[in-house]
Amino acid sequence: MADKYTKENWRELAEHEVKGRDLSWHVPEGFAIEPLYTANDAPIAGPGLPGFAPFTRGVKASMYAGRPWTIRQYAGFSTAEESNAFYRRNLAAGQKGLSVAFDLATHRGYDSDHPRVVGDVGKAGVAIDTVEDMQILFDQIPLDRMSVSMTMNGAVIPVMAFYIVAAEKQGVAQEALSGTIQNDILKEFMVRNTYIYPPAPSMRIVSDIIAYTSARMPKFNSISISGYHMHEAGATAVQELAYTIADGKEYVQQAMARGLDIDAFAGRLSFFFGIGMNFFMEVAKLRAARTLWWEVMEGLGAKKERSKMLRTHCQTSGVSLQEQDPYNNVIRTTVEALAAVLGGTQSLHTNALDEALALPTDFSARIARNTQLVLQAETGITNVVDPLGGSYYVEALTAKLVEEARLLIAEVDKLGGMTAAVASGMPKQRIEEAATARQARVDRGEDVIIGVNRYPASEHAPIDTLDIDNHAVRDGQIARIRKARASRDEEACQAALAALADLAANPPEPSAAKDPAAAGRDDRGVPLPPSALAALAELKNKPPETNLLALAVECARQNATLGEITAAMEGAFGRYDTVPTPVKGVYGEAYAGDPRYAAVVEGVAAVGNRLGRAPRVMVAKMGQDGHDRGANVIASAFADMGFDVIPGPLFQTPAETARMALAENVDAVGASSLAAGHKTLIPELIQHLRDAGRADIKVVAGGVIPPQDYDFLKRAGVQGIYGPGSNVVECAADLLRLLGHNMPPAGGEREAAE
Ligand code: MLC
Ligand code: 5AD
Repeated sequence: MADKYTKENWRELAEHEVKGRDLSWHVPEGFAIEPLYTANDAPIAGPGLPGFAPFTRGVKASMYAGRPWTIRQYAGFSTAEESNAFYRRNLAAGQKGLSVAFDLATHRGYDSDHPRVVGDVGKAGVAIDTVEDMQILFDQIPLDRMSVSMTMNGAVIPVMAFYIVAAEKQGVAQEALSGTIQNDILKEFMVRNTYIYPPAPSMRIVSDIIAYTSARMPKFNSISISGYHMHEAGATAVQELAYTIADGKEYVQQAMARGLDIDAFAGRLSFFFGIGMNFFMEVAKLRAARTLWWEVMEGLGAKKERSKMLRTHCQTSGVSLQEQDPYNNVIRTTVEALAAVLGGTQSLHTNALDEALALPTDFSARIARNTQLVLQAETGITNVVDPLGGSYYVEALTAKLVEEARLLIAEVDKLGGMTAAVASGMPKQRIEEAATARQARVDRGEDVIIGVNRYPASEHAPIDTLDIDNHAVRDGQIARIRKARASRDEEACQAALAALADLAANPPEPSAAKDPAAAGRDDRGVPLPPSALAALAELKNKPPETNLLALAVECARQNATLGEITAAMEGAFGRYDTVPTPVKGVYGEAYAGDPRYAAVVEGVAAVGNRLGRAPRVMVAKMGQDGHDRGANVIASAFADMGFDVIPGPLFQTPAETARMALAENVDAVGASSLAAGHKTLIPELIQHLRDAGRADIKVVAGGVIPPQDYDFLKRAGVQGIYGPGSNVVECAADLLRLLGHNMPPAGGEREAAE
């Protein structure tokens, strides 16, 4: 009897039902998922219990039954006053923790009066130049009771210093501050691009912050090791998992190399993952991440259980959200949020439905927040710990992800760790390949997106989006910078900045190798007496002022600006630049044999024949917007189609883009904008081209551009606008038309986004 119920018999029955069709599902992670899992597929050992190693089922025994996850919405825009008011409205309406989004000028260490950031001030986040800005940001928010996350990596030293000093001014000592600083620079070099300094000094900064907070801010999480941005850049779940854990491993090893005791800081390392639409994959990803981190920290010699616990924040995926039929985004975010909490996240941000258009309005922020409130209050899911534990599928998938990620981590180890791997460009390239392959699947309709490549809505209901008067914010910020400079003791401020510059230029000797306390022995290897060990431990708890953050706090007390503190270190460290290197062949390969793609390739060749060379397109990124997934995907795909693609460097001014476009003699510039600088930067670019007598160079724009801005941009001379969800082959077809080629419309062609 029992024999009848075998998986083999089931398979036979299922195959009969579907007439032999293969039901296995080949996921981008590179393996096949079966249509059924049974007890035999799940790992024999089982996942253990929540609160116990390896924490697969959660870091707390009681999990949400004891305390629900923190509803922590990432936000910030315009001025400190406006963002503060927004925070207070959100907290009154049920949000539990704060999470600050800074503008890109702040991220990149420029004061708001810097000429490079004209289009960026107050746009993608809040503008912070001085301690006074930071005080206003947290006005009437008690920093001894509210946990605050700050997403800052490049300008992490001045921002932490401002936060500490703003709290002081509120009467709150730094010891009492609870929160998280992102401080994860490795993924900036890989995908997020808001670095300032080159990798080596940047890693020194990360370690300084870990050292400072572990000694003086015991409730503050020193880092938020982030896979989210890899996810957003197109990484598969395995890549996100492996590179994030490998990043964590690297930070731990660097801190240990400085002589820090692993158990003294590891309990305050935290993580951050993106949660996409492959529901069970995302649940399994979080469970696998905890398992892997436990394994890695055991391997590095951590003793305390807390040191081996992966605590994480999650954010639902921005790239999964669409401009078309935007109310569908509420559904997507709900499903993703459910995956995050069934995966056992500690803290969560749910994206707003207008994600693909602009920053959230009060209305869209309310729906996003309420998504979490409804999950917590109305569904009962908080009452049972890890309810998916023991699901054959989830357990098998968790084990599979652990196994696959281990292989990638080993590959990184072989390269010498994540700093070396990042320098080699390997992880970035792998992620870009995955992103380009995904774009091709969406463009070909293989990956379905409702309202975009399947069942597009026949009616378009416009939604109100947030618009920020960038010029007004900038004027206000400039006035406050002037005030700060006028009111300070200039000599004391310059002395504090000089001390910081001096420390940046003269790093303290690495102490690990000869740290006697670490080994409990003196230079000759003789064991130290307990009194000497105690004195050394005491010294370690009070690091001498060889810490960049400690000296920056002094600069902040003297009213130095963010730009000044950044510049003080830049003298020694320099500023880091990279040139994008688009992947080759991935997009074209996915389209092999596709007639529409072939028609575009022919069109490119025809224009090439006419011009006597391949049509030349520059893909431009202007302002401080480092979101380059879209630009990279477009550059890769267009190159595969036969265009001569000039990938512009990140962070150009419009004048620099224009100069490069002229020097390269391009036929078109495609400006990719995801950080709301488009209304300032793109018209300026067009003006520069016109002034140079080259109005014939076509300018098109892509990225996060609200339809309300289309007319404005078209009047300024933009000839094509492509929002998220645009089909890349059709974008190319459009460009061929602009270049004078008679490109027939596609069969069933989607209307271009304009
Ligand atoms: C929790 N606690 C419990 C409990 N659950 N105690 C008893 N029983 C239970 N069941 C305790 C915890 O131990 C902790 O105390 C306290 O309650 C708070 O819980 P937590 O789980 O630590 O939550 P939280 O404070 O919210 O911290 C979560 C975190 C942290 C560890 C993940 O790092 C964090 O908040 N990260 C947020 C990062 C973020 O928002 N990033 C935005 C990125 S946006 P104790 O004493 O143990 O601490 C971005 C976009 C972009 O990057 O690119 O711009
Ligand atoms: N306010 C709210 N959400 C933001 N995001 C980025 N900047 C802000 C901001 N200022 C969110 C978006 C984006 C992700 C990186 O974070 O969802 O996709």
